[in-house]
Amino acid sequence: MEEKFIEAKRLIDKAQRILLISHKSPDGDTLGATCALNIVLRNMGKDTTMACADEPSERFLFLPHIRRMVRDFDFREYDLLIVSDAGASYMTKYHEKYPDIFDGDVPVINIDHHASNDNFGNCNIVDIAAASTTVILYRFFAFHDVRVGPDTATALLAGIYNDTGSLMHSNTSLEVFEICAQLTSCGGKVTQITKNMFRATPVSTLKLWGRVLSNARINDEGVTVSVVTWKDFEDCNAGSEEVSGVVDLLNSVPGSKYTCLLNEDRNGKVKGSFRTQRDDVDVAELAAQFGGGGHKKAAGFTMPGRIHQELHWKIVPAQELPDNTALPKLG
Ligand SMILES: [Mn+2]
Repeated sequence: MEEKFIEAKRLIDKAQRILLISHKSPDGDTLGATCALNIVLRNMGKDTTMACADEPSERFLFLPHIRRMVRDFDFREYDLLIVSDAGASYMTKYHEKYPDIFDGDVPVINIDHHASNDNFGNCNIVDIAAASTTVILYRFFAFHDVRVGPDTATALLAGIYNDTGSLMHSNTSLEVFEICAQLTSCGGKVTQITKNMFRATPVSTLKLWGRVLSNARINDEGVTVSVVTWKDFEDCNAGSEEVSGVVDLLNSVPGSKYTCLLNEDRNGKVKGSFRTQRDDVDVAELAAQFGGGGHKKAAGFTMPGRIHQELHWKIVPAQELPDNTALPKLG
C-alpha cells in the first residue's frame, strides 16, 4: 500500500487541475471521500472540481462544500482524475457521457475498497479489507503527514459511518475505532453525521419503508426477502434513492441466512440488494451470479426486467385444519 501512496502523491504533485469523481447514486462514503480530497488538495494549492453523475441526496448536503459539486465537465481540461469508492469505472456513469474518459489520456487514481474492483486506474489504491474508502484516505493522509482539519475529519467520518452502518456492521474493526477517535480529536463532528445521515427521514421515506417491511417474508431457504415496485414509489411519493437503508433494517431477522431486497424502477430495471449477518455466507458471490458485486456482507446487482409476483394457493382438507379454525357456513 505504501508504494501506492507514494505513486499517488507523485501524480498529485505533477497535476494542477484535478477532477474528483464520486460514483453514481452517491452514498456517504464516496461523497465524504471526494469532499475530504477537495479540502486537502485545495490546501495544497491545487484547482479542484468535484463531480457526480447523480445529485447527492439531501442528507449529505451537510458535507463541506458539497454544493459545489457539478454533474458535467470537460475531462480534457484536467491533468488528473481521482475516483473514490467506485468498484468499476462504469460505476461513475461517466463512461456513458464521455466514452473515452478512462482511456488513459488523463491519468486516473482509483481509491476503493470493493472486492469487485477491476483496477481501472493508472494508480489503484484498493484495499478490500478497508471498512470504507475514507479509511484508506485517512491512511493516505496520515502517511504523507497531511493536516486534517475539522471539515476534512467530518467528511472522512461520514464515509466510515456510512459504510459501517454507524459502527454497527462487522467491518467495524479496532482500526475503525482508532481512526474515529483520531478524527474526533481533529474536530470531526459525529453529531452532524448522525443527525443528517441517520435521523433525517421524510414521511415519504417512512411510507416506502413501511411497504418494504410489510412485504417482508422468510422463504423456504431461510432467506429474508422483500420487494418494492415502482408503484410503491409512486404511491408513497418517494424518489428512488429513498429506499436506501431499509435493507439493513430487513437484515435483522434472527437466524436469517441472508436478506434480499428487490427494487424495481420506472425504467424497467430491477435492483437487488443483499445483506447478511453470517460469516459463512458471501453475498458478493451471490450478486456476481447476477452480474453485480460488492462486499462479502453487503452486495447488489442491477438487471433489466420487472418484478412479477408468484402466488401459490392450496386447499387444506377440513380434517387437517386445526380444531379452532372456523369454516364459513355454506348455504
Ligand atoms: Mn464505500
